[in-house]
Amino acid sequence: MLIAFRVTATCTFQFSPGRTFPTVDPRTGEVIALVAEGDSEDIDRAVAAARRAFDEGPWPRMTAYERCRVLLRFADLIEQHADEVAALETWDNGKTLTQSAGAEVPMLARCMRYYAGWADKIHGLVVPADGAHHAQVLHEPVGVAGQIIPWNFPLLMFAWKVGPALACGNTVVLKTAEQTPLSALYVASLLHEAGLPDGVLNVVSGFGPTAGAALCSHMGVDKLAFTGSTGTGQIVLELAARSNLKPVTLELGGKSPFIVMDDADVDQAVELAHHAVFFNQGQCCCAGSRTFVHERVYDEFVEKSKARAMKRVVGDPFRNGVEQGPQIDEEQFKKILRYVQSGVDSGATLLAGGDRAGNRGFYIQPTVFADAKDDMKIAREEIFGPVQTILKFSGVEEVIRRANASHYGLAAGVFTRSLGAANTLSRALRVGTVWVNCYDVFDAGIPFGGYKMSGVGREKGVYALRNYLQTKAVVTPIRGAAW
Ligand code: TXE
Repeated sequence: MLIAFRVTATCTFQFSPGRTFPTVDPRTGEVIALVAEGDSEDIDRAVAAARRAFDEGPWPRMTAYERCRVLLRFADLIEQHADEVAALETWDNGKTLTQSAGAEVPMLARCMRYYAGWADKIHGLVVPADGAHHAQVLHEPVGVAGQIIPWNFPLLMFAWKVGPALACGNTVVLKTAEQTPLSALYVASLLHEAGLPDGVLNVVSGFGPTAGAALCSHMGVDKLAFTGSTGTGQIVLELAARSNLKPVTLELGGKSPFIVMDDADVDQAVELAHHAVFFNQGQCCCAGSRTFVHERVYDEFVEKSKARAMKRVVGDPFRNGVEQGPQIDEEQFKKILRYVQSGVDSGATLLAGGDRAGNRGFYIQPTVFADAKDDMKIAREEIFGPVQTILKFSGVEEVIRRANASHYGLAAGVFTRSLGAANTLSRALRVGTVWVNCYDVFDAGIPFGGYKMSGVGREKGVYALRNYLQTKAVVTPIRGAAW
């Protein structure tokens, strides 16, 4: 069935007529819907609508409490429509319904409530300036925020970007990923229903080099936030610099180490390391995709990791009990299989998987390599798929050096019973998040972002508010005019 999906969410602009692109069900490769395709003209229209809503509209001038209430009503509506939202996400993305319904929809609502709570708590300060001056610092919304999100967590990325931007009083043009346009369109219509004024959020479905690049270069955009690959992040930064020097926050790729010390409970470590890499079909920027295991527990860990991967239930993500659905699309599917082949060619030991699963859709067998070496491609590059790469180490200093020997620095996992080892490692690792004896904990209040080529700036928590606020100093003489 083909349906022309022409929701333009809370837009006050009209898409160019006629052009659409298909969005595909990764279980089968079949088309779910035709979606209106935004290009640079549509970005112009969307930015103009956002500009008007910022310069003339009520949103930045509403009381902070009113903005808070719109976001709270939105969170309530998400919960009322949780089944549709979760099903749409699973249909378009291929992640399990258990994950969409059990984690991502609740996290979307939670994140919106978190930022709703901030809306009326953003305030400036008074500086004890030298001399007879009263110096105030005001925090004002930046203006029109351009936001570009990827396909691996469409709803969460919507929440992390739109939540803080709106709470601070900005207006937004959001470009979704071409693989997963549906859920953002649907939840944006709920935001409209919650009372968001026209033009405040403009969702544009479309491709990177056209709509995405136009948003990055636009002179009417005051700030950019991007999540995606490191290579595209570099393009985004360059386009922003060459246009109006808009500030940019980037959340990019990773090759995160997951370190298992010799005092670890091996069964628990195996389970957590498995989750760290296979969660969301391995399509996580922070996937623990370099599993470093101490030599004293290495053999047992490797055997048990192989068994765990072979037990992983792959299948239709709508079915109960399924742990792993299909990869997002054919391009990613083929890229992952090329990495698997490179692992075999470079001499790593293939213990499990290594091929497609089934003969329809984009399913890949949970794959485990052991005896990997640091210079192998599978140990250096982001695979973004269900592929675990296990490496052996013998000491703390050694593993710190090897874990840090990467252009990336997004996250790390540490599994140990020793407080000393946990403290030493968490301070020495050059990454934005260290999860000790846990992984993938994404509370809305915890900052997230990368060191090195994994990104610029932080999302979530109070830190994300700084991305969407300008700082203005207002200085007045205490006793009337100074001249
Ligand atoms: O990413 P892109 P792709 C990594 C992962 C994956 C690889 C490629 O390794 O295998 O990137 O995935 C928009 N100007 N991550 O090609 O290109 C694009 O339309 C402006 C990690 O999907 O970075 C989409 O909305 N925008 C990552 C978004 O950028 C452009 C999540 C991401 O696409 C653009 C996804 C351009 N020139 C992939 N080109 C993470 N950090 O979580 C593309 N886009």
